[in-house]
Amino acid sequence: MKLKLAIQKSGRLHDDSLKLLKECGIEISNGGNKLKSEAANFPLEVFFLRDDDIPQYVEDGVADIGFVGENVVFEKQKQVTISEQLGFGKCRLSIAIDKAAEYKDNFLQGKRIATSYPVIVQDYLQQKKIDAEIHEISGSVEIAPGIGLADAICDLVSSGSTLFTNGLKETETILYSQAVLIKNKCLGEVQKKLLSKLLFRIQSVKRAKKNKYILLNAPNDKLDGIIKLLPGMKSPTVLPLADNNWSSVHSVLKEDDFWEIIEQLKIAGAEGILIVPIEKMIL
Ligand code: PRT
Ligand code: ZN
Repeated sequence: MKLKLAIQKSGRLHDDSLKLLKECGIEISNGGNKLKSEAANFPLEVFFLRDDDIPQYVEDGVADIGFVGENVVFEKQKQVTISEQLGFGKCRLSIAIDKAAEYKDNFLQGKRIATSYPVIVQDYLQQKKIDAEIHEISGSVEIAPGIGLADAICDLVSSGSTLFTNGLKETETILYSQAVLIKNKCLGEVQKKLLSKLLFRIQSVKRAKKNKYILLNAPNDKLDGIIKLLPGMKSPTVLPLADNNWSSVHSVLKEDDFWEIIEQLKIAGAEGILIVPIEKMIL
């Protein structure tokens, strides 16, 4: 029995989906024109599909799980469960208008909004009690205001350069999105076990990316002060150096904290600081 995973066939999420599997120790031969492929070293079968179709396939149980943008999950409204955020494919769904237009609180009232996300936008308008017309278009949403089709758009943004080159400005963000793992609501026992094995690996990879391994040299008389600055997984490892007056200290730091802590470590007397990426991290 194999776990059936649906990923995007080609597009923005394809490479990162395969990369994550690889980091989890699962090798898949690239999709190419194939519809499906099997992992050599994990009971996993991978289906390559359009991202828009993934929630439906997972709801129907054709695939047990899928990697897909949260934006697509919310738009498609299928009966699936989001079980893990995957940390790639990050973007936001935003309203944008002509950069010369003045944006006020009730700007959207009575206006035409072009979008590929009519369900999410309708929901947003309802919440805000705004009465506006939604024009659903499937691609190149950003050209709609320029050709007189709409007064505003609602589209995915990552760097913002598409909006900029089309003379638009972002006014509000409706949703922050990233790739997520979705699962079928009625997985069998075997499938559940395989999924928890896969999730264990994904979580170890994600945790490792958020942390760095740090090695440094410390004069023994300053060790206490330096150790106080280092959280570590339990407590830092301290090893003697060949020079009796010095020790080597090893620990794990959160990526978000480490610049701050490194400065304090230097002030406290640490030298020869090395920061090394961690591949997997199991608690
Ligand atoms: O063929 P298929 O239907 O599978 O692919 P697709 O063309 O529908 O999707 P694709 O590959 O473009 O995007 C897949 C998923 O990637 C989306 O559903 C999002 O979850 C995620 N993602 C992340 C993005 C972006 N960033 C993104 N920037 N999807 C689209 N964009 C587009 C956006 O629509 C706009 O046209 O990129 C442009 C804006 O980018 P910036 O960098 O100029 O702001
Ligand atoms: Zn799509």
